[in-house]
Amino acid sequence: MEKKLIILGVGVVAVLILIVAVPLGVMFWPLKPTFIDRCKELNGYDCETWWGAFEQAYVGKDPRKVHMEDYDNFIKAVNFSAEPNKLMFWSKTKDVVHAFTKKKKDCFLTVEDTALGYMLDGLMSWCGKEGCTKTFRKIGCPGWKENNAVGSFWNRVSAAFADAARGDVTAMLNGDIDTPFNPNSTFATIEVKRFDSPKVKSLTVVLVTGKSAVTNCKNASLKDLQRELKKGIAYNCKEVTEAQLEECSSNPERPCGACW
Ligand code: N1C
Repeated sequence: MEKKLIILGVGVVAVLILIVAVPLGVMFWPLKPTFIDRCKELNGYDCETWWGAFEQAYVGKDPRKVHMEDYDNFIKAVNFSAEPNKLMFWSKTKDVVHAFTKKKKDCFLTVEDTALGYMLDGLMSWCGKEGCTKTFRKIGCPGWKENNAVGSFWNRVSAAFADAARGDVTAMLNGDIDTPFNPNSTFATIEVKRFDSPKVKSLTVVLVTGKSAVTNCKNASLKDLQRELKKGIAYNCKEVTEAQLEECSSNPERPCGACW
């Protein structure tokens, strides 16, 4: 009995440590080492120059006044380009899409699979402060919706990613929610608007459903998406279950695009 209580006690303490340590890690873990390590994994880039171009967007500034243009130097330094037909956009499907592209990386790339997004993926919070040369993490970064360092970063890299789109592009949207094409999403406000015809020939929406499919390709928001596309860009929509995606991506024999 006593032994059981001790084991239970140790378990509870371990869980408590995890609950406290993970957010603290996000708050205090310095950003630069992670950025540089991830950059080095990509091989052959000048990671210090990339870091310098990245941090000058927000360091020493009011954290509520960082605009997407402030990351222009970072975008220039990365100088991203991609093969046609490979770019994969997403909205409200982050985990599913990344599980898929991880297995099908010769076929599709999300922005987090490229140098534009890889270094900052999942790092959640960073900002600067006026009169200071440091990068802060969660503590000291005000919760501010517009023009914050993180949101402006994703807006800017999303714009660069959409500008690089050529040929057939794909977007994984969520069929378990009422509005798969949310007009307030980055996909709607930035990316779709930048798909240029005739550079981009077609957009295929892959509407992914899990356990609770609430909609299909006839969804009204997807009609809005079609209307948003520039003349000359063809539109397709395919309904696919998560299970189908998983099965297909685990099969290396399947050619690109054969999962829907
Ligand atoms: O607003 P969303 O989705 O439509 O943005 C997704 C869309 C993708 O196609 C990406 O190219 O925009 C790009 N993008 C990211 O890659 C990204 N990584 C992390 C946009 N936002 C990204 N984040 C964070 O998730 C960011 O802080 C933003 O607020 C959310 C957007 O997720 P969403 O609403 O599911």
